[in-house]
Amino acid sequence: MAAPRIEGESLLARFLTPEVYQALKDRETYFGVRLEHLIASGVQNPDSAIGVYAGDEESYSVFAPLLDPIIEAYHGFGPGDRHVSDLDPGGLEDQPLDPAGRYVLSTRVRVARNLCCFPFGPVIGFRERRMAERAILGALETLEGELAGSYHPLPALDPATQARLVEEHLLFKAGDRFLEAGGFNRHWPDARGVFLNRERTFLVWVNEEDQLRIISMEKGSHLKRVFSRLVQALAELERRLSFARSPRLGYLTSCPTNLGTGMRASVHVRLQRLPEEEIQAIALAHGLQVRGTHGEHTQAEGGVYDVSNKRRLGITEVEALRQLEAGIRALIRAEGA
Ligand code: ADP
Ligand code: CIR
Repeated sequence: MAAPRIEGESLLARFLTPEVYQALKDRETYFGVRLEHLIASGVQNPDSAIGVYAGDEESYSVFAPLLDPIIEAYHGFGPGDRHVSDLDPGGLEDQPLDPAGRYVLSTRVRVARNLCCFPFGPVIGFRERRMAERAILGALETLEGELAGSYHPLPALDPATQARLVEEHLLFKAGDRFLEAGGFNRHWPDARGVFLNRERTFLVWVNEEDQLRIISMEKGSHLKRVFSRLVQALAELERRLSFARSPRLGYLTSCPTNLGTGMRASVHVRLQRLPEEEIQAIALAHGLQVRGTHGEHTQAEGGVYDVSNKRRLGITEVEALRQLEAGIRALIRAEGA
């Protein structure tokens, strides 16, 4: 492969130096992942923030000269660091963040997971993807009580139902151009789908950016309750599934931004007075990231922002949630001042 021209200001453009390119250009993982798979999305989308996706677990060691600096730049997690997890909700406040419900509309905590020993989205084959779906469904079908629900395969959902579920924040959007360029959307919509419990407070996205996006969400701002439901679901699922994980990097995900905890905890918060630059500045000071009302790469509508932890690696789940609590309190104070 000839050295690609990488436009833009992505972390890929910053760290794929001629030396790194030379060192990695002929490498290949056990599942056949090559440098061209990793960088396809960033090459085709010059406006990428990151620009790379890992094709399997081994990508993180085979392509470490490119991925380690990207991981360090995004998470502040260096080569000598080791990820630590803390899934104990006991350390969180047992009350809503915004008790009067004036600002926070809803709370969502999701983790990204992939199955151990399967290739990730960029290179997974048609049959392997179906095998992954079957294994995941086998585990989901055993869930009981509040977590019990039903699976809706994407091919069986008519376009109007899909659009309604996306609008209600319950389903991923089709056609993401970053994922498209990364090879994730091959054979779409085969073997993709969503599992929903009756209350729509627990859901699992299957075979989108990662093989699983395990999600707990509800109206209001009771972060501890939302997180506790997620932790309970994770414990149940981990008894039946084995997830891709490394001792240093924690849970392994296709996008390096999701490594470690794999967790993005977010609230939808309505901030109609604060200028957007001030929202961004307060979020940044608290280690938070701001997205639009319909998620990544969307705009805020009616002053409703999606505010979440930016770091997911080198921080425990509980620390990330505390960071979110502190940042949201600061935003609410500034909005009300
Ligand atoms: P991800 O969270 O999987 O990284 P997105 O940014 O695309 O990806 O968000 C996925 C969906 O979750 C979008 O519909 C987004 O609006 C929704 N969402 C995120 N946070 C919340 C929240 N606190 N309440 C309701 N929906 C949310
Ligand atoms: C990009 O590089 O901009 C896309 N591949 C999306 C990166 C994911 N962003 C994130 O914060 N999770």
